[in-house]
Amino acid sequence: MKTEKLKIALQKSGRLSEESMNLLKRCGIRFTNGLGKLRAETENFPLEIFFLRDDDIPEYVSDGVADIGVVGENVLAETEKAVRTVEKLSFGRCRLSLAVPKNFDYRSVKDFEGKRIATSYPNILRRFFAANDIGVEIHSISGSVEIAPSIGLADAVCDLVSSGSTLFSNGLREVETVMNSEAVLVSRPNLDAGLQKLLDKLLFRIKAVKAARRNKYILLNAPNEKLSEIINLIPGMKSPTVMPLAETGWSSVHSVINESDFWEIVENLKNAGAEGILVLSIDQMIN
Ligand code: PRT
Ligand code: ZN
Repeated sequence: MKTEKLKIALQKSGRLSEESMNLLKRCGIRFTNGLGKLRAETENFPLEIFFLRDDDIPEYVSDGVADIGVVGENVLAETEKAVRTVEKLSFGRCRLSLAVPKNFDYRSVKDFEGKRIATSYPNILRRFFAANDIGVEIHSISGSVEIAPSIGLADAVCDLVSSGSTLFSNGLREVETVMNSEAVLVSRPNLDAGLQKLLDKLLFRIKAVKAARRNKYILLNAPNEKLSEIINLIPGMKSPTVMPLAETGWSSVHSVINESDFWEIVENLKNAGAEGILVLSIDQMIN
């Protein structure tokens, strides 16, 4: 009997490609992704990978050509296809924002009334202005949206922003966030039981990779008389592991700490008398 495979659609080449492939690799899935290839088979997980343009991924997934896919929430919201968001992936973060030329005297969203706005996201933008009860003229263009005001095509733009430098270097000022976005794992609505089981297995691994990215493993040596003070500084998963060192009067402390505040914790630990502090990345973390 032929074993069932889960078909996943990833962006072929673009901002989500590398992180999408890294995620699968971190999940222990091996595959070769030769340049220009449209399809890849994996060696040790029943998965088949399709490399596509990001804009086409929601449609391929909703049509069942692929079972699951990785795509930005912005593309999902724009294409309005019938797919289910399974998991946020914590990469590809950006926002879809409205921006105006620097000399535009902007006070509120009402200032867009009657204005021409260039965007590659006409559907999202139409919904946004309808919800705000504002009438605008939307100019749908597929690329280089940021130059539209300077060539006289539009009064404002609505585009994706991450650092803001593209807007800045085109003399534009971000004034409203229409939506925040990150990459998500999507699935078609009705997977059969076998495929759903494979998706659950993949999802279990993805969650472990995500948790690992949020945390660091910390090891340090502490003089025994400072041990309780030092342990109190570590907000670990449960309680830290404490082991005696060969040198009397000293212990080794191991724990897991949150990536976002580890610098502060490390500083406090050092001030409290900890020595030989090591902070390590975690590959997978299973809760
Ligand atoms: O060829 P294909 O159609 O697959 O790719 P694409 O060119 O349409 O998409 P790509 O690779 O540019 O982006 C894929 C996805 O990455 C987007 O759909 C978003 O979900 C996400 N993403 C995250 C971004 C950005 N950040 C981003 N900054 N997509 C685009 N940008 C662009 C933006 O359009 C603008 O031109 O980067 C510029 C702004 O960047 P800053 O840093 O100057 O603000
Ligand atoms: Zn695209």
